[in-house]
Amino acid sequence: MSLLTFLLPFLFAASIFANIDVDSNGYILYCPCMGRFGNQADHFLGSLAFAKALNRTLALPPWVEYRFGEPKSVQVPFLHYFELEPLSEFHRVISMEEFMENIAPKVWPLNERTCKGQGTDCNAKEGNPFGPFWDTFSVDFVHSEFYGPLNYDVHHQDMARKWNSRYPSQKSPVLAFTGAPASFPVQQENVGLHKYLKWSRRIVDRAVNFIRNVLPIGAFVGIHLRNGVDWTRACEHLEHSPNLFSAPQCLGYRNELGIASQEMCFPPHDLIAKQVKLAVKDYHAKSVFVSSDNDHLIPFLTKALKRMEVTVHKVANPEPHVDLAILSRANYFIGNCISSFTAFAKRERDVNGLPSGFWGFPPNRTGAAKQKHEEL
Ligand SMILES: Nc1nc2c(ncn2[C@@H]2O[C@H](COP(=O)(O)OP(=O)(O)O)[C@@H](O)[C@H]2O)c(=O)[nH]1
Ligand SMILES: *[C@@H]1O[C@H](CO)[C@@H](O)[C@H](O)[C@H]1NC(C)=O
Ligand SMILES: *[C@@H]1O[C@H](CO)[C@@H](O)[C@H](O)[C@H]1NC(C)=O
Ligand SMILES: [Mg+2]
Repeated sequence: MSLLTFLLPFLFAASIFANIDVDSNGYILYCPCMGRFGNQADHFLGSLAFAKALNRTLALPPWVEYRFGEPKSVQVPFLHYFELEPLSEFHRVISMEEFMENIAPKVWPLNERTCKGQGTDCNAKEGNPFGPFWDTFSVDFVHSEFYGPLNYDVHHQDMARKWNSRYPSQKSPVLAFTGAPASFPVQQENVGLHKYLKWSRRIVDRAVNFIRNVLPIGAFVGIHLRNGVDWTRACEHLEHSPNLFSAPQCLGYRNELGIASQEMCFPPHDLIAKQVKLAVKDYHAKSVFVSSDNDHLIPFLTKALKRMEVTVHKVANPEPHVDLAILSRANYFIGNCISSFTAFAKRERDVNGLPSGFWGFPPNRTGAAKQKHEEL
């Protein structure tokens, strides 16, 4: 009998016990119940920081997706899109699926399931995606708890200690939140945590295959065009909130670099063409990759760039995550400063030291401001 054959049963047993190791410091669960991927990713970074500060294991929640024509959200396992190991380098994490299967039976009895929310009744399962999310794991709450005046900013006011003294892990092994314990947009202090988010093999392979097989050899410029009908409506709010959504990514968290403009939110076609041309020239690009939720403007851009030796492409059946993984590999990227989808690509590029720009920003170098200057 070889040593391995002899050891195998023990190794096997050890791995089972490793799997069911309970963190005596407790767990954090939450529903990424606000917005789509970009919003949920912002919230994830904050939740990761929150869990680290409280020194509790974070259950990686599934991503909540909305499929056209389906009344209920679809929950896609976190690890379908991202790797576990890089996150573990920063802090203890476990997939929510594994938590529910192996840990919950030990630390979260059915009659002790309390949700934490912003009011006296957190209505954790009322409406979509709230109900479908917890139903995915057959979770029902028997109590509600308002956690005020505590908040999620663990970088100030000794907040983590306050959470832990109010909810010691011996008494509350699981803190389950109806929304992410994080702010939107992502708090400035947590932006850098993006470096622990690494696309899964499946997503990377699809992005790399596209770049290899569809794009011509050479540098490429990646652009994000956020132009669906929901976005038209979002941009209408700009007047009242000059730091809307992800605008701090270019304007600064205190608007120290200006206020948001309509051009930044919904850039006119001629501005897009102008900025793309400049980027193609600067980076000697052989192609332009377009990512969009709606209109990729392929015919328009192809025509606008016809004097340059450059081709314009999109993925045939675009999937948001694959689009993002391609954008992260472009030699230069131009995105929408207001969009959290752009923010994901921008953060990933920052982590890798790659340059990015935004439509209509800074205002004086491009678009209307420049035109006005030329008219004078
Ligand atoms: N495939 C693809 N989908 C996009 C793109 N831009 C937006 N979307 C979709 O529209 C959603 C926009 O919501 P969100 O991610 O919260 O970003 P935001 O609304 O732009 O801040 C994304 O999650 C995608 O589902 C894109 O460039 N490519
Ligand atoms: C955090 O939790 C881990 C695992 O439960 C524990 O080993 C470590 O001592 C804790 N750190 C602090 C600062 O309490
Ligand atoms: C941009 O232009 C505006 C108006 O033309 C001017 O007030 C502002 O100082 C300029 N900003 C920069 C950074 O040059
Ligand atoms: Mg959105």
